[in-house]
Amino acid sequence: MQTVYSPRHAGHDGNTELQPGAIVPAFELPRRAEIVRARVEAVGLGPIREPDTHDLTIAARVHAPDYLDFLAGVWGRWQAAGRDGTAMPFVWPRPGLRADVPPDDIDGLLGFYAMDAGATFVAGTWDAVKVSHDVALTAAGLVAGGARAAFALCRPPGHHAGARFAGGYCYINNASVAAESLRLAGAGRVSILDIDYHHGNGTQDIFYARGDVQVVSVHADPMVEYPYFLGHADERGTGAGLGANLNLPLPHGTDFARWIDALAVAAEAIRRFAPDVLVVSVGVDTYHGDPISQFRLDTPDYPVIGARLAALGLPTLFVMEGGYAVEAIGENAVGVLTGFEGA
Ligand code: FKS
Ligand code: ZN
Repeated sequence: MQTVYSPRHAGHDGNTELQPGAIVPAFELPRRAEIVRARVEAVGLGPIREPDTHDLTIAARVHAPDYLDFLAGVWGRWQAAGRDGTAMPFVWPRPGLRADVPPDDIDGLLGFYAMDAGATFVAGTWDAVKVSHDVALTAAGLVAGGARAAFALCRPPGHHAGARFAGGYCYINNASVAAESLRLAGAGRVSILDIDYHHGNGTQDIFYARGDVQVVSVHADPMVEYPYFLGHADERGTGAGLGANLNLPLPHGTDFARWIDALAVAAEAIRRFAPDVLVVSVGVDTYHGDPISQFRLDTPDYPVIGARLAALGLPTLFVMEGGYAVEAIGENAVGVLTGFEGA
């Protein structure tokens, strides 16, 4: 399969991150994408191509246009305030406060458009975010054009970004933009399967009331894991989307036997939905060696996952999300893809 990749992700670098008790270098760093790209080459997965440039028309169908304007302008406003370093919010409009009026001040705006302190900005962030979106749309175009599968090597990731907020290293929801583009290209129904360790709250937020895009997620139970406030099993969608959202939360310590059982449930729900195309949010932070996660998957498990996904028999777009065991991220992420191709 083809991989879509841009070296421009690397401008999103040097960010700091708020961790319990300390501000540390961000876990989501450029080397992640470089190691995945190197592994794609090493195993000969297929050609690697650069993305085409896309405008934000499709992004503006899944995100609020004022939110996209904020993303594009935040670094300029940060600089205009005489700041450098890493831009990060520290106050949020939780329920009970006014979440309908974007403040004028940069610090208010940062919180207004964020769910947490985890989507930080440096000088190169917007360019990387925009090009990550281009990567997703270009790879979706390959699938829309008849490819059995394509790999969008997105960085930064996207699945925590909702219709009007950033968070958890995510800005534009690449998988959601890709799914919307596939709908516009003629797919009547699209399923998004999210296998990142963390619940894809942004993807769920975007499609929660829609019946044409199914969202299925296998993830760590939000009772004990980030993002804490979405991802429970009783969230089934609303209105036209009722029944088109499925969450399969799993406990800390989940091993592959238990995880693959949940994937079988997810796969059955996708078969019932009978989509024309599948978008997979691929995170490999389910790996036992991941520094911020608590599942126990191992490197040989990832090709098995890929084979199970291939058995769905659908045109499939893989979109890169998380994974922080940097030395293993290439083998694990590309393992899903080789498993898919080998099946
Ligand atoms: C602090 C825990 C919170 C934020 C974790 C973000 C995970 C991001 C991700 C993505 F795919 F988006 F990259 N840290 N102790 O892996 O879901
Ligand atoms: Zn994750």
